[in-house]
Order: sequence, then structure tokens, then C-alpha cells
Amino acid sequence: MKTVCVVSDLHMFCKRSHWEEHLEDIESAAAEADLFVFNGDTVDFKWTTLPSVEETITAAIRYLRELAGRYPECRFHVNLGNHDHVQGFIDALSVLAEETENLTWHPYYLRIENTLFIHGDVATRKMNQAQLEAFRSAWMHHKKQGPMKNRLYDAAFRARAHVAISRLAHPPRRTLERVHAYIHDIGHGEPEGVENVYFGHTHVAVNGARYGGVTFHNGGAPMRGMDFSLLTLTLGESG
Ligand SMILES: [Mn+2]
Repeated sequence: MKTVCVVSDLHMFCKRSHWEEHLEDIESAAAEADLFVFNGDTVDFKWTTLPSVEETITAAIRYLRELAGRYPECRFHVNLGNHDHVQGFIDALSVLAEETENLTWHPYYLRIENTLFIHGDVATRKMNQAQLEAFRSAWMHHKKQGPMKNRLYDAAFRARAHVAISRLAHPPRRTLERVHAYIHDIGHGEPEGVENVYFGHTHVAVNGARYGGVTFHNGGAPMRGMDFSLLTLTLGESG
């Protein structure tokens, strides 16, 4: 039996995320878990507070390298989301994965036994794999946003507009419907033995909602007004 910890939407280096408050919990979880899944939007290159995307890549890679080094018994999986599907990060992750025995990365999803880990930006609209790839390519060379735009977002954030927007943009039923359609498209639906799907992206927590024969889980995001938790699960036969 394997213990898995999954965390989505940390949005590291984005000022509006309280990611730093959860680093200690991540350490404790990594010390205990057999597998640790970063489920996309782990790093926020669009809203980074560091001076450049390049410096954000360096800092993120250093964090992942040191984390994997501290917990050699744990296998780390980095699933990409829309915010971290950035060419420079992908290049650096590929090098890191080659150098690091217990770290692997995945552009779109990770399937282990009856469980699928997927970022969840496929819930933006109904998308198959080709459409998701086209959607992601728009993020590929995304520029870091300037301070003016960042301040506007900060103001909206203080007014908690993001809570209403996240809920409005991602009606729970439609989100599950779209993720469900996508996992069928890629051949990882319930006909292929998938029973549990862990996703993120919407920043709206989902605690074991059933849809189309699959159970969905979303740990939310570490942003003011949103629920957030590191989720743990066990995989494999007991005994
Ligand atoms: Mn996302």
C-alpha cells in the first residue's frame, strides 16, 4: 500500500497566494508519503513577484531539487497546469528529472492504478487533448505581468472578487462534466478502470463528488477566502 499526498495550485511566487504558509506541511507530508504529486499551477510565472520568469524558474527548480533531496524515500511527480506550462520551466524540469532519481514531471496528467491526477484547466471549456494542447500553447511564452496590472488584481482580490469569479466561472456540475469528457477522450475514464480523479485549477474545493461513475477531489487553493488542503490517499492492495 502506498500513501500519496497531492497538492494543487500553490501558485508559488504569486503575492496573492499564501503558499509559504504551507511549506512546513508539505515537508511533513513528504516525510511520510511514498508519492507526492504537485498537481499543476505549482509555480506562477504570470504573477511572479521575482524580477523575471528566468529567476522564477531558477528558484522553483532549486526548491524542487532540494525537496526531493531531503526526502529520498518519497517519489515526487510534477504535473503541469496552465500557469507552469512554460517552455523554460519545462526545459529545466527535464534536466532536473534526469538528475533526480525520485522526481518525474508530466505535461498533462499522471495515472497510477485506479487514480488520475490532472490539473483541471480542461474545465475552462469542453476540450479534447488536441484542444488542451492548443490552449496550453497560448500560455507557453506568457509574459510576466507588469506591476500596474498586478496592483489592479490585488485591489480586486482584496474585494474578494476572485471568490465569486472562481465560483461563477466553474459551476461544479459543468466542471465535473468537462473533466469527465476529457478523461474519456484520453482513455482514462471509468471504462479504463479510473475510479478517482484528483484535480485543481478551479480553486474551489471538491470533496469526493460523484459524476459519471468517477469520484472527484479538489484540494482548493491557498488564497484568501478559498478552502485549501493537502489531500492524502492510499493506493494499492492492503497487506
Ligand atoms: Mn490552473
